[in-house]
Amino acid sequence: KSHLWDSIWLAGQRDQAPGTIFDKIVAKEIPATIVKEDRHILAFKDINPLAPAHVLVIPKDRNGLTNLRKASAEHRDILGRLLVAGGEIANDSGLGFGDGARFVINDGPDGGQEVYHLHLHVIGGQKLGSMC
Ligand code: IU
Repeated sequence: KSHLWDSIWLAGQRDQAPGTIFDKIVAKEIPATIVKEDRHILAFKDINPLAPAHVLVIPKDRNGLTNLRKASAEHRDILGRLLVAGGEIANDSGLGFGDGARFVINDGPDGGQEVYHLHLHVIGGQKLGSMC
């Protein structure tokens, strides 16, 4: 039996939330300033930057990851990829980052999440103060 197709079908069944504007950015249907891209992830500049450097890193395929609280073992690979890409982006002085950055994942209404397609904020380009 095809376990791969079973797991793809199950993933689809689990992710019944509507798509977001980030799907349109992945599909290049709406413009974004893309700073990094591979088969798995896309990183682009936040349209409403909170600091001189502010990039979002997203999985191209949401695959159930509307938000981090939906994460399970099947997402380990993509979650690792998001963090590695975030670290690489924060090392890029060409994007305005200095010596350090803040990596943030907002989750749910109480976490201030607005877009329900998991994303890692990479924020920097200035010395950051308190968290909230
Ligand atoms: P949040 O973690 O869901 O609160 O963050 C969503 C971010 O997505 C927020 O910083 C927006 O400025 C950003 N964003 C964007 O970069 N491009 C868009 O088309 C939309 C939101 I809608």
